[in-house]
Amino acid sequence: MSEKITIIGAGVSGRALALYAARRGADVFVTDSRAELPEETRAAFDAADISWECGAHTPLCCESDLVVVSSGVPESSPAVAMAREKNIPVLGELDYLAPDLHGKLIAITGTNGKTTCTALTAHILRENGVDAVACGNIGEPLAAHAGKGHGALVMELSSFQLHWNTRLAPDVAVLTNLAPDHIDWHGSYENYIADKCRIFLPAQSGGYAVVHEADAPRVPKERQTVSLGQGDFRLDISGEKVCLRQGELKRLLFRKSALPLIGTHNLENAAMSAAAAVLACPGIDTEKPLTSFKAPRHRCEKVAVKNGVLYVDDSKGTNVAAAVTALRCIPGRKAVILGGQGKGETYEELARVVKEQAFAAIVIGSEAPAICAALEAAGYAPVIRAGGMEEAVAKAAEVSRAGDTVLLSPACTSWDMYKNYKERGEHFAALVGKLS
Ligand code: UMA
Repeated sequence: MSEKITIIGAGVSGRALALYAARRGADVFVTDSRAELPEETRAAFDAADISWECGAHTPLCCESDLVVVSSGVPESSPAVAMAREKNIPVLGELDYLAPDLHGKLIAITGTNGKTTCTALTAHILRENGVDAVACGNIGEPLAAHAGKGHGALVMELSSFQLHWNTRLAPDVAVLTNLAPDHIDWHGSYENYIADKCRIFLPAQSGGYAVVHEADAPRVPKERQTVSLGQGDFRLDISGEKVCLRQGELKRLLFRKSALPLIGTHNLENAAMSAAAAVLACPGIDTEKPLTSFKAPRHRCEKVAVKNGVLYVDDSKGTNVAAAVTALRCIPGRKAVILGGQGKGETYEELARVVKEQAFAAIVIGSEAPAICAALEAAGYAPVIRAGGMEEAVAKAAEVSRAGDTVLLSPACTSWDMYKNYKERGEHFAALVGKLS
């Protein structure tokens, strides 16, 4: 008899997990608390003979041998509790897929920069003729590539996915940086860090870790650590050339002049990506591929110049650290659009940096009262409240003059007003496009 598997969540990752489990011959049931599933998802399930429920998790989801949680589903989900009560094993997406992920495995996490690093690492490998795929949190579900014979899987992993990880042991694990994020989901910053560091597990498997010098102590000794900064094996970005150094050995990764991305944060992202690519596939060229790389969308992306004002979409700036980085790395006079749904962060640091970097702050979304309070407590003015993105863009245009930049870097998720950060970024760009 075929194994009975329940998948919790029918979003992008849950749907791919269900279809993958069905392809492997399992008897699959999907449960989602959403009121309705999209037509396309229902059709895909019906075609693969997958049964499902939505609107609530009922006891039907416990009629299985195994429960697999899709990306983003928290441990507190009622479906997880029901399964545990019945002693049904509950696995995260990574643990379920790990035995079927083939090729060189490069896993990338971190509070910010992980999407750029994932896309760039895959690009470097592909430009060298390696069949590399960028997948995971970047939007292309991992399950779509399980069981396939790629040369390399470059996986962007979220703290949500890593929370459940006990089995996935990448050849190269990259931790770009750490700053408070998703505190509401993890319960505390300490829990968030602990979950992120599950990228280094299981320790006994060896492999490399690429991390900032400050995070090197978080890597288990079984992994060989390459530190950005100091260390025996290090990534040196201090001169004009970015190099990988080990004792007397030095390998040039790229000259800084070859980098097509702006900001010191992107220099670090590029250095970590080139190191990850070279550690996974020694002998490749890292400089030439860099020059043809195009930055992923909604990350400090130039949208348009209107009346001499530059509009920049950093909708992916969904936490304070990302907004702070964007504010600091973009030069000149700036009006910043902030707000959306909070992640349990506080805004004192954001207020300090806004005061130092922006001449006006336009605030929207459910987190507006908290952000406005922090800005006002810092003695900042003007704080402009707007009812939504349309009003925010209009007000930003009104207060800006030629030579200024209007930066959308919300420091919050989009989930109170949009499906995701992409939709928010597209809306921003469309509104900018309509400005006379
Ligand atoms: N659900 C339940 N029961 C629960 C909780 C959730 O049924 O108790 C259901 C929800 O109703 C929903 C589904 O589970 O239908 C989860 O959907 P989702 O939209 O949260 O997630 P997916 O569509 O599967 O997309 C996920 C990632 N999203 C999250 O982790 C929130 C996507 O990352 C990722 O691209 C995709 O898998 C493919 O791997 C997005 C993201 O915002 C970009 N990630 C966060 C971030 O980057 O900060 C982590």
